[in-house]
Order: sequence, then C-alpha cells, then structure tokens
Amino acid sequence: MSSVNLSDRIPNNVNLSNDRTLQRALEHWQPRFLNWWDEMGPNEFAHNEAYLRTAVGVDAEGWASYGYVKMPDYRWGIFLADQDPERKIGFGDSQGQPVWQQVPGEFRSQFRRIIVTQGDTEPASVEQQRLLGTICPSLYDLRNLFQVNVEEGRHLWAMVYLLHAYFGRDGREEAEELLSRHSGDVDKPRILGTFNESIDDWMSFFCFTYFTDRDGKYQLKSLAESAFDPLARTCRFMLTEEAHHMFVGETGLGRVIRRTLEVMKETGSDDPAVIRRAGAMDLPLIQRYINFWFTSSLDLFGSEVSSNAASTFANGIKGRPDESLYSDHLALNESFELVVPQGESGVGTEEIPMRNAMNEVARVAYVKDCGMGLKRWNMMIQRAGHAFELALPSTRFRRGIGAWANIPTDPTGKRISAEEHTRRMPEWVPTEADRAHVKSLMQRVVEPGKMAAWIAPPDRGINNQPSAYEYVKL
Ligand code: BYC
Repeated sequence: MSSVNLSDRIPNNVNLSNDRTLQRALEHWQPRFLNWWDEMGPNEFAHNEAYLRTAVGVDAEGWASYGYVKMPDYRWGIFLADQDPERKIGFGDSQGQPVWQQVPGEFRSQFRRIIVTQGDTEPASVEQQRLLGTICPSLYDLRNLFQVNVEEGRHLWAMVYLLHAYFGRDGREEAEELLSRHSGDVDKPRILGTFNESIDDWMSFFCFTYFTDRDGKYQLKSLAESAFDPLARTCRFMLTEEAHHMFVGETGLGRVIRRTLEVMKETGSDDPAVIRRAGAMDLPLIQRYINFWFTSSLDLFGSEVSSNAASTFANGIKGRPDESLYSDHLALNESFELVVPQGESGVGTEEIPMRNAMNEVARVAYVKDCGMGLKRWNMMIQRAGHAFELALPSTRFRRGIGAWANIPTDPTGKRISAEEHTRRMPEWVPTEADRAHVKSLMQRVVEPGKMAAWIAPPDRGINNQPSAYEYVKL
C-alpha cells in the first residue's frame, strides 16, 4: 500500500517529497489554484466553516474524514488507488501486456487531450455552481453543494498531477490553461458544451448532479480501465467520491418530487398553475428540466461513430465502462447496429465496426443507469395515485453532437419538421416562465433543519448526523 503524506503542503500518497522538481512545480501551481478558487468558486462563504469530508487516504477509513473546515483551507490532496503490481492491459491492441507506468511517446498527445478534457470539466462545474450558495434551500443542501465543489477541486488536482508528472512542459502549460478557460466565457469557454451552460437555480444543480455527474461516472469508468496505470488509479479513486455527487442529484430531485406530490394532495389539484401558486414545482416543469440536462449530457459522450474512440480503444487509452463484463476485449470482428437519420424524414440503420462505436456503447450503458432514478420517482408518483410518468427523452432528441445533431425530432425520437420543432420546443424544455417560476422560489433558507417550501427534507443527515445539524456555520 502506498504511504500517505499529510504533512506536505500538498497531501499525497504519490511520494511527492521524493521528487523535488515535481513537488516545486505543483507548489507553484497551488497558489494559482487558490486564486482561481477565490475568484471563481463559492467565495462568499470563504469564512464559514462547513462540515465536509476530506480524503486523507484511499482505504476505507481514510477516504472520508469528516469535520468543520473553511473551504479555502480545504486540504486538496493527490490520491491514487493502490497499485496492483500484476495489473495487465485489459483491452485493445496491447491487451495482456503489463500496464504502463509512463506514457508511451506515440500516444502522448492523445493521452494529454483526454486528461485535459477530463480536467477541464472539474473547475468548470465549480464555476457553474458558484452562486447557488446564496439561494440554498437548506443548510443540509448548502453543505452538499460545498462538498461537491471541493471534490471537483480535488479532481482538478488529480488531473493536474498527471499533467505535471508525466507531460513535462506541455503538461505544465495545460495545467495553467485549465485555470484560464472559464465556463460560459465567450472568448475562452470550457471545452465541452454542457460545462458552459448556466446553473443558476437548484433544479439545474440537481439535474446536473444527476445527469452530468453520471457522465463523469461513465467517463471515469472508461479511464479507470486505461493501460496508463497512474491514470487508471487516479480515476478509480475519483469514482468513490463521484458517487456522493450523483446521490445529491438523485435525492435532490426525489425530494422535489415528494414535495410536489404533497402539494398536489394538499391542493387536490395537478394543475401546474395551482401547484405554482402553492410554491412548488409542477411535474411537467420537472420533466422539462430533465429533458434539458439529459440531452445536453448525452452529447458529452461524443459522436456515435468516432475514429477518435476507435483509436483510443485500440491504443489502450480508454476502455469501455466495466470492460471486464465483455468477453471480447479486442472488439475487432464485432459490429454495432446504429439507428441513423435517413433522407429528409426517415430513420434507418447502419452497421459500424465496434471500435468506432465505443462512444455509443458507453452512452447506452449511461442511458440505462439514468433510467433507475426515474423508475423510483415514478413509483412515488404512482403510489400517490397520479397517472403522470416522468420519462427520459429519446437519444435522438435535441442533440448537438453526432449522427442526430441538429436533426429535428420530438422527445420520442420521431422526426418532425424544423418548423414544428421550433414551435413545440417550449413544451419540451424549460420555458422563460418555468425559469422565472423556479427563480422566484430560490429564497435562501439557512436555519438548521428548515427547508424551502418547494423541497421535502432529506431522509437522513450526513455521516449519521441529524438532518437539523448545523452543517454550515454562517
Ligand atoms: N462538446 O469523435 P468525437 C465529469 C468534440 S464529466 C464539445 O465525436 P471523442 C464531470 C471532441 O472533443 C466527464 N465538443 O468524440 C461531471 C472532439 O474535438 P477535437 C468528462 C465535443 O473525441 C460533472 C470532436 O468533438 N470527461 O467528469 O471520441 C462535474 C470530435 O469528437 C463534445 C471526459 O469527457 C461536446 N459535448 O469523445 C464535474 C473524458 N463531444 O479533439 C466533472 C475525456 C465531443 O477533435 N474526454 N466533442 O478538437 C473524452 O474521452 C472525449 O474527449 C469525449 C469526446 C468523450 C468528450
């Protein structure tokens, strides 16, 4: 097991103090990170203590150590899952060979591009969420937001460590760039589309943590298979933290729906106008938020047919999520049947080599996983005696990347005219009125145990604390 050094300026289990040059380079980057956190993170709460978990090691006791901390003092560390000295490459052209401890020269730029893309999303999400603290529905939620934020900060550290340790000067330059692109910046936006969307209300936050963090889970699972062992090990550890982020999304949306059902019962109505007047979110509005964030997150998997994906699979850079579940790790003789647009209004199929379909393979697994929460929510709705059913839209709907990019369809995936598409879009994604209503409900509630009227309390608190615990000292 690797030893953990918590007394270094940068806590780590990578023996940083044995490599003075690397340590100095990272200590040079550290104040830049803190400046960025101060400027682009939840700075309004810099002086408040929050009840947060900090990773101080990668074993069962070490990965979640709870206590009060002011966010700028959070100990962002570099932690890789323990090394398996016997580990072999699990897929692609080098399958069966020992994993790499260094990046092979011929794959250097591909690895760098993937690590930079992964790294770029982490600070992007902190930037997107920076103003949510001022309109939190409870102290419990405020603490969860901050937990997500600090851990995304740590995930940025994870990628910056790889860039510094394995990519020389290019890596150091990329690490600087990770702090100079900003979410939604017209001149220097974040790399991937979803990370430039604004998250200025808690419905968006819960949808983002449910849908977009789940893309994170699938991308990290793919990278956890990588032949480059330090990348695989860092992603394996990141996945432990990622689970809480999706928990925040799933329970957050579940609590919003629970409250809506209570209000429907209290008012004896399912009329959105009545539900809104009573200060809650109506079910059709929740469906539109789901449509927006699910479709945006689908694009994060890249194109259905991708030579990049074929090449990263062949080269051992990126496997399939849960690669061990497949029997053929070469994927050279298989094919994938893809549903594609055909002609002016038709739909057809196309047979493509499996390696080129790896993005779609991951997306299919992701969509199935996204469906789990909806099943649970629909059960609640059904038990409350309502016929309404939340649904994931078709993967052809509202796509900006891939075979269905800019092809007008309705949420069931049926092709429709561009005119109908534009005209009916307000039925399908949040309207100005929806957003204005949601915004009107975003009043800050910070008395321990109190909840905003549009959301039900959580079933339990964090780390066995009561839900009325003083999670953030304001
Ligand atoms: N927006 O062959 P293609 C997370 C670009 S989330 C803009 O279709 P490829 C987190 C693509 O970059 C997980 N551009 O796809 C969640 C490429 O550009 P270049 C983040 C896009 O390359 C919440 C071109 O289109 N991790 O961790 O196979 C909070 C053609 O690409 C988009 C990763 O994404 C888009 N949506 O796959 C915090 C893993 N989609 O290179 C964190 C690392 C594609 O030609 N990234 N493009 O200029 C990757 O593995 C791949 O880059 C992608 C794209 C899966 C994203």
